[in-house]
Amino acid sequence: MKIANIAVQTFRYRSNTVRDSEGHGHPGPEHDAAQSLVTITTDDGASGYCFGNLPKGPLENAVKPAVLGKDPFYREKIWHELKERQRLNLATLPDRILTAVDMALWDLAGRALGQPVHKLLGATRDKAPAYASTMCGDDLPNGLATPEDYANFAIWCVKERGYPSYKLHTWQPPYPNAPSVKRDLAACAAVREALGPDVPLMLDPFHYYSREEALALAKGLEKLDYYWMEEPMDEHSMSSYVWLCENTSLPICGPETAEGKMYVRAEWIKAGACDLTRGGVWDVGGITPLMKIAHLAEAFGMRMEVHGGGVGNLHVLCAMATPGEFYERGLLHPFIDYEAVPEWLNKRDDPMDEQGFVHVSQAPGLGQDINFDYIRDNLIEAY
Ligand code: LLH
Ligand code: MG
Repeated sequence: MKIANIAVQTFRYRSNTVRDSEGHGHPGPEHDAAQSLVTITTDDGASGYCFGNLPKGPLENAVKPAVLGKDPFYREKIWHELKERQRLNLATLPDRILTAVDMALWDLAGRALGQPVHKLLGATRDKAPAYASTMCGDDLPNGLATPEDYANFAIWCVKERGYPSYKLHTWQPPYPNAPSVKRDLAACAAVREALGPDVPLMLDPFHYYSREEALALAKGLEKLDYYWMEEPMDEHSMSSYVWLCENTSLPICGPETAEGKMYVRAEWIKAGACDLTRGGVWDVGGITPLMKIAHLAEAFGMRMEVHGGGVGNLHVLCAMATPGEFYERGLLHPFIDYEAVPEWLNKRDDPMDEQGFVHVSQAPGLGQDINFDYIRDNLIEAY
């Protein structure tokens, strides 16, 4: 079996999320948005899919030379070859392109072998507990504008929808009065007060606080018995995270957005810059490197908390040896119906039951139920 083609279809869909000037998502008026589907096909008719962006330039110049004519089961070799092409080319060949290719290859392997990806990886479970992960704070009345809004939404998420756990993304610029350690702690205290002592709670605040501000947050969260805090400072300063870990008993989770795949996670663990390691398929270049990080964490007796939702992360979560890790479900907001099925799928990828468990698909590959008719009818571009 040899890879015969890799193609991209970009299609239109209706979105009700808008991005602020810093790139954070919030509810907004419905508008047209674009999404892409990457398809890898083989000479004997097998195929694998991944929703993700893969522009024409890097597809022709870097990806096709690395994959065409190759055995699609040589994922590790293909991933390394692409990784090596990133040197001096990170701007045009970012990790997210490696992710799209790697996930499409895992999907292809699963479909060809008739097994879901988590079982190819070595499954440990078929469901994972979720946490409700909010959008960043805003100024929308009854949205996420006040500490009470976070508390009210937490009550709905945990007591009505059944989420076992809740994570606040608090206010960031360009919102007025953001960032503010005091307001972040007020929101965290309001949520703790609303949910009582037993629900695990997490905070993901402004990502560029100073050391003193991050420590003040950590000391406040120690008192509120928070489960972890992530990314309160620029992750390029690993020394700041070592300093923070040395000065607080609050578990610090990271790195999330720092470039460097498994290599950087290894350095953080060795340096004592985190208590829980972190990464998601879209941060580190795919399922292949994220499993390396899961095994690295396991070998150090450390938990890995997976960043972000989606099928790739869910399959990894269901193939990790250390139980108890959460699926990040979101980003959620009181004005957005997260349960709505995306137009390009026939059903959601991350169905959550009333006990707050997200179930991984048992269908072959990544198990996405793709609405190919919708994609064809709303096609913008294909190459
Ligand atoms: O800053 C944001 O918009 C969120 O923090 C986002 O990156 C989210 O994916 C996250 O950090 N989750 O943990
Ligand atoms: Mg985060």
